[in-house]
Amino acid sequence: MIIGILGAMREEIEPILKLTTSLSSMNYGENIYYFGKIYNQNVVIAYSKIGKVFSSLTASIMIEKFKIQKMLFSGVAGSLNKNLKIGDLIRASSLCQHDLDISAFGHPFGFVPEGSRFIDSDNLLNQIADEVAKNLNINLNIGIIATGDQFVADKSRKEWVKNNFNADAIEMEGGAVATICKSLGVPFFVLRAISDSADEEAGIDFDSFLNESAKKSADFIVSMIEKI
Ligand code: 4EH
Repeated sequence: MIIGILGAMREEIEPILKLTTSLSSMNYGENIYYFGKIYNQNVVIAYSKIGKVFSSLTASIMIEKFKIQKMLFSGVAGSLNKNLKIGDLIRASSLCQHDLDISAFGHPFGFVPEGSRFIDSDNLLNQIADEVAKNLNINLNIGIIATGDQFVADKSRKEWVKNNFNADAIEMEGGAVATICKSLGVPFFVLRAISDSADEEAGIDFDSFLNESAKKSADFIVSMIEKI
């Protein structure tokens, strides 16, 4: 079994790399892929850089070139749900692209023909996450994660995404990685720890809480690897 672990920013994978043994790396497609072992499992780790295009590229390379068989995404997100506070963990039940818009042709936001508005994450990986949360006494929230190529720091955009997609958290990569993994038949899991509330304070909150929240997500992912 080869497990792929993906983040968008270096800060999101750094805590995982620190726990990886027999570490090596390779440059490919203007990115760095790390190889090693966690709990005796083979892992391929990368941070894609920010956004849907880079995360799609990195996910595709992990699957097609490095032959990963499961994909775990770890990172931070903005909260769209007043019950989700900074530092809280959320796993995606499903993901969507909030900035995908061909509504001029009568299609709903987030939909293109032959695609689907929402993509469900893998049941077995979700089950493992729920067990890990239970065993470690961690509160793991479950919800819809909306993805788009925007850092949302605006109340009106936040409310729009929340209302149109019934989404609980917002970020810039998960829906893209979900699309790639579904198309290529690789089970995937997306975990995020809240870093901000996607409102006017988001920029400041993000800078203050990125490292702390990224580590919470990363540590949880590492605990999951023991159980896969
Ligand atoms: O990878 C991007 C990072 C912000 S952009 C998406 N990540 C963090 C999740 C996220 C997010 N996405 C959209 C956390 N809060 C979000 C929000 N809206 N409110 C970035 C950050 N720092 C430097 C450069 N770019």
